[in-house]
Amino acid sequence: ARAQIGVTGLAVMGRNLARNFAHHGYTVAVHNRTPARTRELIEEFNHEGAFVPAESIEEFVAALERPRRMMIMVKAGEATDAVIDEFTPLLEPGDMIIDGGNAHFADTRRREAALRERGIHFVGTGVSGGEEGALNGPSIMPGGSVDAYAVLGPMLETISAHVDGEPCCTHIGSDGAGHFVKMVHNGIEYADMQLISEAYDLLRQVTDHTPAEIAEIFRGWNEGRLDSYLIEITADILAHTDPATGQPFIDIVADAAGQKGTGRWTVQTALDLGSPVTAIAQATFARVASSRGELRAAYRAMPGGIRPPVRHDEAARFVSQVEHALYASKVIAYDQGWTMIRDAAAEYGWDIDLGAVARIWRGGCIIRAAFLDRIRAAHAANPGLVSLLAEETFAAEIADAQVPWREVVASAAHRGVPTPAFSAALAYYDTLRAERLPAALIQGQRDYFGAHTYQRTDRPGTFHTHWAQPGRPETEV
Ligand code: 2AM
Repeated sequence: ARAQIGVTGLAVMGRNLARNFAHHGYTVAVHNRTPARTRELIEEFNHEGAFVPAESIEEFVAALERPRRMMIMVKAGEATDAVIDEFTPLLEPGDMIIDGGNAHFADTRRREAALRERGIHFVGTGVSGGEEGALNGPSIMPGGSVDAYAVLGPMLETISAHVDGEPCCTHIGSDGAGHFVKMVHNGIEYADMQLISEAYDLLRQVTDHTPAEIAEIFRGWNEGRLDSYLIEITADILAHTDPATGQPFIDIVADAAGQKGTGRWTVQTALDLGSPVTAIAQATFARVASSRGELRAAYRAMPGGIRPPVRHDEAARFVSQVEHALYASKVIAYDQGWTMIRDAAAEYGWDIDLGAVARIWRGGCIIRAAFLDRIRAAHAANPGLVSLLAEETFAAEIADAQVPWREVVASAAHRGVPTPAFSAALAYYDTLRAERLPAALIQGQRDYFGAHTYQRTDRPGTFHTHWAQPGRPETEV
């Protein structure tokens, strides 16, 4: 037994994480159900570090130092359960299983509870950054016990991305907290991608910029407060020319967005928690709607915008307005994500450091961005922070952005350019800002048809109006 860590499941993510551990001086046992993959890894990468190939699960387990630390990198779902069931009879109390797959946090909670009964630590861990991140430093979100993190934390922090010398890895909270936070990361990623795509569409349709010109606009934005990986790759994509046709790449890509389901999980879970993640939900629905060809065909002939594009001499002003709208909407989308994490922490008893979540997303992951350091700082300065808009500098920026933000959403409506995420973010802002909401009318309607009762603004108690009996006074129930 000489391997400090083992990785089973050597598809590209598992293989790259194993190599990452090896690059940092760890001896890594490697195993895959189909041994050919293990042999391939050894043939190609053995020179990179100390690997212990194992053809069987017995060999793999025997190769691990005790307490054993093994990472499962198989396709999330049934395969994860199958692998756990195979390995647990060979493990002993105190051993640790890291699940680095994209598991649903509810599955992680179930697995953790079952393994805890056998004295085995199960550490559901979000890993973000794709293949490249897995190899060179991902953002890592481990859940599970504090005791397991005491052992695994230093190893995971070593292989994670680093920003300003700090690892993009921290213990998120117990049982499924890591996978939960990874899920919300992906939900925020959906929103950010949709917002950026809406900004592109507005610049294309309202101001008639070419994709190459929009690429330059994004490159400019990437020098400022929007500085992020997603803006950077957006500029690259928009600047790319399709070699086969000579057309802008963006014009030859089919406009039906796919998804692997983490956005959907975020929205489903948000409904259960009562977390109003409207921008994330709109981003998820926008992908779904883009893929509904038969519905798009039915709507296609309907009339659209009622205003002409922005005049050329006003284009620069519109570009600046879109930057404000994008930034403000992005702050709202991230704020919604953090609200959801706070709601889940309360629901599941997770002690989540909300600032640390921002800190470990500054590098390694898809939503890495300069602006996350400001979210980190805002939470560090005020651990009870309820919303980014309760922090002065964010509040000032959004106040400053609100006029252009409204102009952009209005422009989009006038010109018939769809901006579901921009619009949802602005509506969220106005909902939470409002002195009085028409929720009062909803309460009236509910009381009218269902005697669902209501509270009053002027005195405590619960009341019902006898709508069918006009003269009768309301009843306090
Ligand atoms: P394979 O190479 O033997 O197919 C991604 O699919 C990874 O998950 C692969 O390494 C794959 O192994 C592994 N995997 C998928 N289902 C599995 C299962 N039921 N048991 C073990 N490994 C599995």
